[in-house]
Amino acid sequence: MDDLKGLILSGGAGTRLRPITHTSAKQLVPVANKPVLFYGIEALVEAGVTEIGIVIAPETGDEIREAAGDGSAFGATITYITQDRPDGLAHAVLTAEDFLGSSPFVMYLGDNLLAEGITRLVSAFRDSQPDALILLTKVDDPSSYGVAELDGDRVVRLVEKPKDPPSDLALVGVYLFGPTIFEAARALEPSWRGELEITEAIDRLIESGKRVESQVVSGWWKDTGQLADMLEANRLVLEELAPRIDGEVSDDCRVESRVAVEAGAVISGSVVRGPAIIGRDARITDAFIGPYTSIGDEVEVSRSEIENSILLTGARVTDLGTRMEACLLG
Ligand code: TTP
Repeated sequence: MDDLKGLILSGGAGTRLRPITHTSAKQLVPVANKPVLFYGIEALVEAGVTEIGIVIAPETGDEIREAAGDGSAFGATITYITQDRPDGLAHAVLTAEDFLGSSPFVMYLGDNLLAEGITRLVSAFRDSQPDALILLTKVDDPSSYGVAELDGDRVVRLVEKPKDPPSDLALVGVYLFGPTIFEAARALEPSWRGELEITEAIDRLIESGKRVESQVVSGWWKDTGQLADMLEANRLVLEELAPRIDGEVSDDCRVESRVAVEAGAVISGSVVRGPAIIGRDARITDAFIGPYTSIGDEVEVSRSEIENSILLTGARVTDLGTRMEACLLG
């Protein structure tokens, strides 16, 4: 088998995270102070996939290029592919056809987070060499997802947001494809929402007798496209944070449970109750930082109470009258 390439989709309109995404790509919003996109790059590299293409949109592409660079920081080689309009996941695949060539590839949605990584999935694909391998997770409300109907672990049908779901297994944002996906994607017409849908391309593979297999994820999976999911992803990652104090914490502070304080951060007169992370050169003065909070680099918080929130690089919060809760602050 040709060596696997990686394709991370980081274009899109990102309408659901506005207003923060008017200025910044949603794939760069940090979870535990690391951009969501980086978790995807790291998962690919960990699975041995180091030749990576990133699909970007004209509006936010430069920021993504600047953040991820040429990939050397991750042990990868990154090629950027501009998709002029967010015309769907299958359209993004077609846009990347020159980069992908005849290689099989992992497609990873740039705003998705997967606790267990993708190593097991990639080795299953290498072993059985199907036309597509999709990843599934059990959900409580299958009618709001793309859902798979299975025969063993073979997929017989995919249905988008079914009224009468054939199973409770929803599609997760990681897919493996062989080169037959291009032909299937080229044959598509835009859906009701005007996009070339990857689920329809996979259905075409099945209809033309190709082999589409599936695996069920064992750990958690999060699509961080909306605020509540972003905060939940932040909580899940902070749960596993390694506590350490590289910054300065003065004697008049209480730092409890899982807390990471980065170099250059200065905390005084405050209580920090983890899980929480305090970024580089942040200033926390006479404040309360509660559980599940990620304070970005160079953030200033004084005389305020914050919990279950994400504060982006350079944010300032002073003399807040009430406790700030469940916020994403730029
Ligand atoms: P989605 O969340 O499905 O779409 P979106 O980014 O347009 O978001 P919204 O619904 O909030 O407007 O996209 C999943 C990932 O795929 C995300 O990282 C963006 C990326 N994407 C592309 O790269 N190209 C596309 O044409 C689309 C639709 C998404």
